[in-house]
Amino acid sequence: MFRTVVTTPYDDQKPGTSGLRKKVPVFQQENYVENFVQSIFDSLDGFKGKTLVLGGDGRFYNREVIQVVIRMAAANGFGKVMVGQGGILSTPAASNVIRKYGAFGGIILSASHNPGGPHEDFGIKYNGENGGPATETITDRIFERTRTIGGYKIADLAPVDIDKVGTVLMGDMTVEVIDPVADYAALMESLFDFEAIRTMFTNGFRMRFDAMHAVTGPYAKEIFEKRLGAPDGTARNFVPLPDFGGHHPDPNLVHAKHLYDEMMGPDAPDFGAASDGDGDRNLIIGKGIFITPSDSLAMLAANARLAPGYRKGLKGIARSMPTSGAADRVAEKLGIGMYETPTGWKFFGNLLDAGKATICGEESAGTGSDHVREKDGVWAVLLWLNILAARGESVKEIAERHWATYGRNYYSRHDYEEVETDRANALVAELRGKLGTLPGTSVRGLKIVAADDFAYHDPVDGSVSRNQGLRVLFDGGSRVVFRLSGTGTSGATLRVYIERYEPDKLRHDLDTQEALADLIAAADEIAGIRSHTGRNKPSVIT
Ligand code: VG1
Ligand code: CO
Repeated sequence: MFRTVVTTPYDDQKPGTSGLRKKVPVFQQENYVENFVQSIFDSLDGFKGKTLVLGGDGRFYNREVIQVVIRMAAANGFGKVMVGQGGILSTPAASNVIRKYGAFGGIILSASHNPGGPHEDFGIKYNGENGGPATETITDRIFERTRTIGGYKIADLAPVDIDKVGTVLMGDMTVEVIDPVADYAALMESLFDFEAIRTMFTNGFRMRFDAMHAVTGPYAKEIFEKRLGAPDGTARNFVPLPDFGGHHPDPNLVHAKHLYDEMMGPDAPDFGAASDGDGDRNLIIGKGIFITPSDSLAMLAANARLAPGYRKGLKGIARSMPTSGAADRVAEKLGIGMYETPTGWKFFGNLLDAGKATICGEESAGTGSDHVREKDGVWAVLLWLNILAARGESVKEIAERHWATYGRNYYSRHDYEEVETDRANALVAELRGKLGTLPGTSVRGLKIVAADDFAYHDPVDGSVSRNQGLRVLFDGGSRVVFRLSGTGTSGATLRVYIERYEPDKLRHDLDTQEALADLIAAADEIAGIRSHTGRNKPSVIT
């Protein structure tokens, strides 16, 4: 019943910021999926008889790959696979299932916010027993294995009916099809004051949640509408579609512009939010005010104690290096630790496991806590709702008071997408080469005080991750950061992160791009963005 199939390696299976992401036709090549999945299994020890959690964001090719992974798990000796009904599990829900049931690990099928469909993106990633993305040590091992693999094990078994909740036997292995929402919803009820939020909705509070035809639809319906009593229609675009309705399931001001426009309009509800393909990102917009993800992290951290799950306070805060320093000021005031990690959630796992941090966040619309080991979109929305219910103030009031207390970090990210890889690499190489000469010089009247290539020393396991982004710091705390994306599937994406700290209360209502204009111009002058990329403006500004 089990066979070993002879195969030859592919040379492009290097996991990026969050797993292996490629176009669907790449994954459809002969043995491409099988090679990668076997390489994951070959890089792990001691899973015989143990449980593997499996689910995805429902995008095109999800169902096919689910069946392949089940048959390979059986042949490789797993004792059980727990799979979300219909092949669905949001990334944070999968993390929760791994932790709750003490699974060995999990495989999550997603390309997150990237578009889906026969010619769009697909992805596979492995999460360990803590529920978090595999560390770099493991992903390096997986990549090494993909380069030498000569065969994979698979069981010749009929496809499992993944649409029916229940347990079936597959040879020696059990497959349990689980409700993808139930465990997650129960976890959320344990963290937040559902009663207070329900009362707020009863009293007329209005919210829009845009699931962008991605995985959070069923979670939003159950949690916001059913359990919290928000009116029918609060969740929009809530049916997960294999191609996300042809859109980018990316909750930012470009791809969720309709939501932004509604929130800025005369009939705006009190609160607007959206999540991404796999449910780990969040967009937060109050009536008449957009909250940047960096600010959201700071505001959530400052107010977390208002939610029952965080009553005891936070142990520490962690943020990725390019994320603004707004949360640092909160950590300072609370007298707790602040950790700065490279981009990607996998770097937070050790800090959360070691109890050094409770809340983590990234500028890319990711926020989460130690309740799971992934960022969590619906969680962030619920924490905001809990804070709004407890304070009885609007998002705008909360934001303005926050800035008045801590100062405001104006912040924006400029993305240059699908740049020719050689040109993007040349920009980075040239800038890296001159970093040492920058301190002491001035650009556009801005004095550079430091410049470096960010390296992270993990305080828990001692590992070192180098080349994690080029930073240029200016007098007064402003900075620009340059790095190349590790999640794209065609060409290179240059990300430029721009930040300015403004302590003066009277200057807290400026337009962000205007407040950053001189830094934006300086970034171009320092890195030669226009000349290297041949573009005169970014593709996406968030
Ligand atoms: C991007 C974001 C990063 C995030 C990663 C995965 O990575 O910048 O902050 O952790 O996506 O998020 P990169 O390498 O393209 O900058 V998700 O929601 O795509 O799993
Ligand atoms: Co995502």
